[in-house]
Amino acid sequence: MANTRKVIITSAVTGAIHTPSMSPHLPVTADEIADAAIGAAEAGASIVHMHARDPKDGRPSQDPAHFEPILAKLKANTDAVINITTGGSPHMSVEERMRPVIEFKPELASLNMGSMNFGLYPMLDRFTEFGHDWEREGLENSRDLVFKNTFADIQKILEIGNKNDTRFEFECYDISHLNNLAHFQARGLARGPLFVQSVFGLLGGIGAHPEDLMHMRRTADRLFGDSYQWSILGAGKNQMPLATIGAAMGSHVRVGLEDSLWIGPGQLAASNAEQVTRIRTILEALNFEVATPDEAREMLQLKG
Ligand code: KMH
Ligand code: ZN
Repeated sequence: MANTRKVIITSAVTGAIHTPSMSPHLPVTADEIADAAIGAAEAGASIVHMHARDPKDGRPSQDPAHFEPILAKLKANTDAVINITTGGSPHMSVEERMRPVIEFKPELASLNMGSMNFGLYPMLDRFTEFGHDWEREGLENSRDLVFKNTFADIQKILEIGNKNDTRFEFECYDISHLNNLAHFQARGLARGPLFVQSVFGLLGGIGAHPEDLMHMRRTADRLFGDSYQWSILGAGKNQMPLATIGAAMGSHVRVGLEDSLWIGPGQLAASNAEQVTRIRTILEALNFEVATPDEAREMLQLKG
């Protein structure tokens, strides 16, 4: 019998970790970021996870003025669910990171479920092989970051979301983050079908072995039963393999240049749409259907 499970594809369009010097395909200006998200949506992404950048230098920005033209273009050209980051960049304060969600009250926003070491050594070392000099590019202090998300920070963001009916993509980089989420669910602050985005393969978080994925899955099942929707994000080279394993086990998937600049070994992805098309081809070969934005809204009970 045909398997007709609907899988939500999220495309994380530009993020805050990769720099324009790493790939000519990383969108930087408002037009480039919006066009990349629209292309991803046309290729099958029902959710677009959005960061903004300062067009002057391509640095990540949580200034609502930098989000405004991106969101306006998206709303005029796609009905994809817009998911605004509250992660911003690990260099920013939580107050700075919350600004666009306070301003735009989106249907969906990301929420990072714990503090962690954010070790970018492997990624930056990889680019050193291509001749990058991080000191010269002002990125030397990005190798060894702490991404601070205290319980008070998380509560603050949840309260803003709850006031505005914004639901969350709960970014869980390790098993402890699932426990933290269960804590906020028990307090009535994390609501609705929980959209659990489990993140694999970042140094400082859980690994990217299939056993890591199984452990996340088993723990989430035990903690949340049928009150959650599971999605998978593999960083870097883990992107497609982990999304494929996860989808086969019942997850939704996230791709995009925020999470990986690559489409194959040593081959930069030309666009977000290229990665969406790749995972869509895999999903359809497995007899899954790709969820439309409205189907995603229904599964996650978004305000629309
Ligand atoms: N960059 C990620 C691995 C956020 O924007 O809140 C997760 C992320 C964080 O998307
Ligand atoms: Zn993000």
